[in-house]
Amino acid sequence: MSRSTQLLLLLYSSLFAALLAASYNIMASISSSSSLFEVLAEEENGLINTDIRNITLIADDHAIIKVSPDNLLHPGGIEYKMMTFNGTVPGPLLKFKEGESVRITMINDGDLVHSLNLHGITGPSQALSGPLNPGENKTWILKVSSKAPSIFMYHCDGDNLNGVWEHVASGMYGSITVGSPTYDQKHPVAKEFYIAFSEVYNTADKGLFKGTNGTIGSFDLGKFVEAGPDLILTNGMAYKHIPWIGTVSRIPLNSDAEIFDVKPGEPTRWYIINAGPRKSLEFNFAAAMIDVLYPLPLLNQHIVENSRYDRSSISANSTSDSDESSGLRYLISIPPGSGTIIEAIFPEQGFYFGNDHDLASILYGSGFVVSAVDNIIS
Ligand SMILES: [Cu+2]
Repeated sequence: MSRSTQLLLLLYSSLFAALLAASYNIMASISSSSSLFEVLAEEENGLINTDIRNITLIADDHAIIKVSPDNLLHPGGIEYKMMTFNGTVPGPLLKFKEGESVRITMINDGDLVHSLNLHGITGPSQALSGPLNPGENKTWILKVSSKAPSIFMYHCDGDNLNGVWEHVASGMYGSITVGSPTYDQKHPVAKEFYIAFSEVYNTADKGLFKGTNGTIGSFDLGKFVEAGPDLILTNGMAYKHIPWIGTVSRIPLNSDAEIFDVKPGEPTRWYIINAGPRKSLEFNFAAAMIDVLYPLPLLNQHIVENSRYDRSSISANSTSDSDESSGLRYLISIPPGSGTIIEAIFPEQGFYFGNDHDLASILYGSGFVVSAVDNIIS
């Protein structure tokens, strides 16, 4: 190799190394600024106890929970062995406010290894508790730095991902929401609703119209791998919010169904997560449009600059995809492990259905009924 070729190679390799270093720096800055939370060490920030809100999550793996009512599709109803945060499915709603500090304590009160994975936070030492053996606990502090409404999922990671599928499908998940007083002041809504979708893969379930004959099952790895759930839960139970389907030929699904009451014309906000762990949620309200607040490519512009339904000012900021920048649409895809915040106005009296447009999901128990009535008797 000639001397000049060697020099040229050296130059190229130095240039490549410099470019690589620059790209790492860019990635590092994106990574550090993309977290919606800043992590604080208590002693470094002079925080006193009263400045910090305490959140305790207790993991357990003994709950037997009714996941389907007794109906034609699931005779006798279905109970299932679940894993829980604080004894409920979904786990407690973690409502964070912009600027506040929270001390999170995770306690493992179960017989298995459990853990906590907080979406929206970067850095494994802060976003992940790491595996906690039965009886162990861990505490750490976060400061919420998000400036815009947002929603994330949190969940158990099993033993550092080993078994994460089973722990999520068995109920160890919940929602993190970040509220923005600035946005709320500008865009008040009449009502807010929280919905969590998730799947159940049940060893004891023999299928539609057969059920479990009273056997309490647990996680079925084969059904999970095949992405063939037995049920899709909405806030911890299939058909929880669907009393019936059909008008001419009616199929009763849940005589104790909880439906959501709204008034025609009033703005409502919906915080939705899809815990999965396998299926995407193609969410829509039959007969109403949805306004997506989170996530949006032009999130901050959209939220700060534009009133909810005044689209006239958007054109100045629009990309070539005007639908994308306005946020108003009929259906939004919510992949497993993610969440969305939407607003909707139900224009006239009647029943509306919040559902997954993968239509098999109705048979699995997914979805919820919204009743719009002028004079709600409560
Ligand atoms: Cu777990």
